[in-house]
Amino acid sequence: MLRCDIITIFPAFFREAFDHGIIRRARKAGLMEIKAHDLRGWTNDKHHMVDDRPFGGGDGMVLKPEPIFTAVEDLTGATRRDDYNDKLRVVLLSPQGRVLTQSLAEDFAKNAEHLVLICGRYEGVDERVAEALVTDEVSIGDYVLSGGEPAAVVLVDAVVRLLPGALGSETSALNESFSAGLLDCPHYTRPPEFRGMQVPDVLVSGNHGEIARWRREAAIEKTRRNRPDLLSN
Ligand code: 9D3
Repeated sequence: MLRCDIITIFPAFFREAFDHGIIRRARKAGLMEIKAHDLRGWTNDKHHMVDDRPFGGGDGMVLKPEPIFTAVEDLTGATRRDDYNDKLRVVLLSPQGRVLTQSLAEDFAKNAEHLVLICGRYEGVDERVAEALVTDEVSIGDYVLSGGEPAAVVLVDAVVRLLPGALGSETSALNESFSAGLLDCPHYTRPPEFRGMQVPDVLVSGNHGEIARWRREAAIEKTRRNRPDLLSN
């Protein structure tokens, strides 16, 4: 069982996010438990302040360290990174992180029993969180989001489907196609002609050797067109 605690100022963002498809099934099967926690619940002051102005000046606000440290202490029982056991990962979703890859998702699925995801907001998070609490600072790619919440959903989705038993046995083999370094080939279903567009003859030929060859060629062509970087590596 993988336990996943999300620390956020927008817990409602996640209300339906984990209630569909494979994630929902994995939760119902007891493979994973996901909870989104309101960071404001770990504040003491009347106004539940989670942010403050940056030292050194500049625009925007920074998430304060105190509520986040208290949250991680409550959720993990540990006060700092040195006290974590090796099944605990505390992840900060941030534009400054290393980019999420399939192999990092595999590492979490295989080696973690408890994930704590900290969602940044505003201009950022007080750096002492990264220094003392965070095991992995992770971005989901080179584009600007408004906060870490969508990135947390992406990370959970990528990890859940790798948990043993989350996918049917038929689909789990498909999973390996991405790690193989090529994009998937195009797929077609009925009808064989739609608005004048034909399904390639070879796919309805019944010749499985020819079909396999076509799919390999079509995957290479798709990769050359959309992700040439995957072919040069
Ligand atoms: C002005 C500099 N910006 C940093 C690159 C400011 C800034 C932009 C976006 C500060 C915070 C954010 C909020 N984004 C995230 O918290 C975030 C994120 C992202 O923006 N892109 C990809 N992955 C992630 S994970 C968390």
